[in-house]
Amino acid sequence: MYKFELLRTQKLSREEILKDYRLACESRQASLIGRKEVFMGKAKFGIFGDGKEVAQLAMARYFQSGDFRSGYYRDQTFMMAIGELTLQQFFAQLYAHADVNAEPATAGRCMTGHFGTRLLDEDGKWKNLMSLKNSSADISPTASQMPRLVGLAYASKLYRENPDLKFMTNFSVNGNEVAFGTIGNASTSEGMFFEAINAAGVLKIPMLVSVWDDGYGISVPSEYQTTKGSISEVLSGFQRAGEGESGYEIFKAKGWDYAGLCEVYAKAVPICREDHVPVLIHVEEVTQPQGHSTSGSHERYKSKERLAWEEEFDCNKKMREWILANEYATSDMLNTLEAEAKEAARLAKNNAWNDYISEIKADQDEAQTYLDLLVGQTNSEYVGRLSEIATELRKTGTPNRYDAIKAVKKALRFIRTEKTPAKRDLMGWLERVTGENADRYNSYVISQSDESPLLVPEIKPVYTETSPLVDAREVLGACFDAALARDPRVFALGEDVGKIGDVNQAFAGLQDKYGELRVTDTGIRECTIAGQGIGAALRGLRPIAEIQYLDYLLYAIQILSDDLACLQYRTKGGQKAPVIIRTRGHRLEGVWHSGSPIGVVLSSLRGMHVLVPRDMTQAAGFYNTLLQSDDPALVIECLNGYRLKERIPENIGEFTVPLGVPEILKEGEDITIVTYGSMCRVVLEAARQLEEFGIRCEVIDVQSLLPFDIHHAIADSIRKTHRIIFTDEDVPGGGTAFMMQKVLDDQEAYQWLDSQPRTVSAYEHRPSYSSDGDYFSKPNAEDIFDRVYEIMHESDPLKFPPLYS
Ligand SMILES: Cc1ncc(C[n+]2csc(CCOP(=O)(O)OP(=O)(O)O)c2C)c(N)n1
Ligand SMILES: [Mg+2]
Repeated sequence: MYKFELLRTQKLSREEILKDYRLACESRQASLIGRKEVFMGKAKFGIFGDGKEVAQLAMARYFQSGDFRSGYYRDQTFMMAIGELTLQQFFAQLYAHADVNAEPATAGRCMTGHFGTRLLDEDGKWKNLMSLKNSSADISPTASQMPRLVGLAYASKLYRENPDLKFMTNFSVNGNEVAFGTIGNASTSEGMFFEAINAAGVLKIPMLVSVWDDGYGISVPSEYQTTKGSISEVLSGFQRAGEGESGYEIFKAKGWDYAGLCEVYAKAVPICREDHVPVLIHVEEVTQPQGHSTSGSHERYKSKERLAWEEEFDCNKKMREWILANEYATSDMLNTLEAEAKEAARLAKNNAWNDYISEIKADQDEAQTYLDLLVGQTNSEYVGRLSEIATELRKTGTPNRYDAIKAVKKALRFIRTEKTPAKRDLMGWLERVTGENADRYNSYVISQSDESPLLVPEIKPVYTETSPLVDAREVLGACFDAALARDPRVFALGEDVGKIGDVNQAFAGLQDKYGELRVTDTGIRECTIAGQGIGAALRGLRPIAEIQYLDYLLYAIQILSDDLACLQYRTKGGQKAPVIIRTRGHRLEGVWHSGSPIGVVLSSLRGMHVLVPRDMTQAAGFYNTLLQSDDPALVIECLNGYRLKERIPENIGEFTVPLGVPEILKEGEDITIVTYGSMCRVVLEAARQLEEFGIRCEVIDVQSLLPFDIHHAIADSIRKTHRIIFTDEDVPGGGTAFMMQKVLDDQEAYQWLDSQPRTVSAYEHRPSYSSDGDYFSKPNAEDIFDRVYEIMHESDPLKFPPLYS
């Protein structure tokens, strides 16, 4: 029955079926060999897609050019089936081959099972994604593929419904692209899975989620993971009542049933693609022939019965049986095919290993040659030690890149005063490999393209006598209005951003002007607001995703850190998502509306720019800079600044504020005070009070924490004042410690100091409620006055007698 059914409805030929089976076998062999390679010590860790081959072959059949995957580490068969992963690349990643050509997904930066395609060319420009089968870059945290999946699917909605985006033909044709998600059964226990499922249902977007249900999350079975032990049952309330109704289409399939799986995907994908109905496919009865990963063995926690069942219901075995039962091939033919698959995997493994190791060996051999020459040429009394170092290096079995470097550095120490040709060659070698390794392991933290925000030229704001003086929120409003008018790719999303134009009304009136697609309300779901931005930006759009208060950024910080901030890095420039995360913080009222957890932000968001404008004009200038460039950024506006008066520049849509350039708000000779954000006003007030006592402060607003003072203006200031205070609203050791490290260590300003460098920060607790709560929790003008005065007293007790004696 199935045979005719399948051939008729899906036009699968015998050749295609056998091609699929071959791939299933090759992929299985790759998993089996991969595990052995780890146990032989050739790779550090292995996690493979064995047991999940057949379902992925079925999914791949319905994946088209322009579509996107956002999945997890089991998807090797799918990636092979769409033509975006070769067996050799699979092994190159296992070995961490740090070369984009050998390992295009991550250039050796991520462990095995981290898939992704290169969306950018060598100059960091978008490729034509409509001609490619695309995968966003995987990350390890379970379920973290879900937030961005929402954005990838959401982009299709924007492309379909906003006629002004029709010109983006490299990214979409009428929003017909499906975002395919994959997730393990246990990972559906994560909060962000449910948040993403709900969001996609609300948004009515083409998101198709496949759950590979192997009954376990490492050792923990489904009964501990999922209510009623079944994710499709739990989510059954999401099932739409019928065509045209809102909600999901939910399907179930068996992981070993090739024909059944093909049928389900054949039905499900068009619904998703054509009608933008989100879909869940619960693929049950999936196995793990080799257990979870190379870190353990499943015999420890699976019963004998379960292990026997897994053997019997192995999807490749069942597919073989199905092929034979339907007479697509004979047993002999399959035996030959399986042997060929095994050989293909073995050859790919050998080629990948040879490519990987020969490069390292070539470098090591060169170092070895110079070291040997060195031993011959040196007059050093340490010739014996040098000879030992050279011999030791020669004995290295399977080299790492660091082996030769360690040896060379050790050797150079002993001959530091010598000048021999071999030493010169060795130094040249070290310089070359140091540069190459920096490129291999440390490049692409931020954009290296000519669209980097660091290259955007500064354009000063222009004012005339008639430039209107308004509530500062209106300055932002004018900036966003200009951005929305200028660029149809720009859209804003967030809680209360749409109808009322955000809680502080910077977008007031803009939804009426540009429509709901451009200025959009979302549910209360910070994590997937961030993900919606990330996914849409991966598809060429320019989202401004709003987190209502900085205090609530913590809900999104994991995804910003694990996904967005490291995207360029973990793909070595293969992908970018220039999202602007807009939020407001620092100072208002109470424990959850005046936070300034800058230390958290700075430590977790390397790879993003972190901007802390003191007023809305500076913020607008930053938005103008960022919208011209291709890096993601977090902009933290001042919560207590929206109703202060500012003037709207005449060139509100054009002026730019450069990143990494502080501004001197007040010049002075006695002491430098470095701060940012709402603290600028507090510090200026303190400086005014200090002036009455003959102390002239230089007040510097850093504006941009990442990047930080790229021209070392603060060191220049210290050269003049010889004294420094860093102050902000974070806890002690947070943002102030970061600034101090930058200035004293990086900028080497310690050498100009005549007094102890000091910090003034908030207390080690959340800010208490009310005006007094604020005053006694956060730094105030009197605190700063006292700290500055203390320093001046210490330096000149006669001129500045003690304050409170
Ligand atoms: C946030 C997070 N917690 C824990 C882990 C460690 N971990 C890796 S895989 C895994 C189990 C996932 O199980 P499941 O989602 O069912 O996928 P499977 O491996 O079974 O296909 C766990 C707990 C992780 N990677 N991320
Ligand atoms: Mg599982």
